[in-house]
Amino acid sequence: MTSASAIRDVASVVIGANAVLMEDKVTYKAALTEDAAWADLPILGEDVRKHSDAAYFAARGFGQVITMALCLDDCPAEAGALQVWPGSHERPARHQPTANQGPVVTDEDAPDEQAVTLEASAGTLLTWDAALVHASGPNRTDRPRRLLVLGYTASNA
Ligand SMILES: O=C(O)CCC(=O)C(=O)O
Repeated sequence: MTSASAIRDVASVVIGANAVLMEDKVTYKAALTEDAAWADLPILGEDVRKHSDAAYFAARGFGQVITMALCLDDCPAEAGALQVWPGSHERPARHQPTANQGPVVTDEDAPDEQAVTLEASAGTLLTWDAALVHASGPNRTDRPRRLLVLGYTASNA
């Protein structure tokens, strides 16, 4: 079992300073098993469009943020594995507004053919700079795909 302190220790090594937790959440992709009226809502889709979290965190006053994501389930491509655009954290990524899914990074700044899909088994710890462009598709399996997502930043202490 991966303990919270072990994950924080890894984050400290990646950041190069004492890491403190500044965000925690579980993203849960699970196939719907019944028809529901609210399933027609445009924001219900499980796919996460191309984006970077850095601007959002910067607006909340954080500097560099490292995301550590623990796969709680097996995460093959068809279950909506994380997709990343290597090196994209080192250059500005333009976001464009969308009607229902908030700002997304343009295809020009993150071409589909440059995406790398991070298929992983349960227990895998993924980590990326919050400025990295990332996305994930819908879960097309009949099993849940849960990801514990933790954000760490350098302690001011
Ligand atoms: O759960 C996922 O597939 C993506 C999570 C994500 O994009 C995020 O936490 O910023």
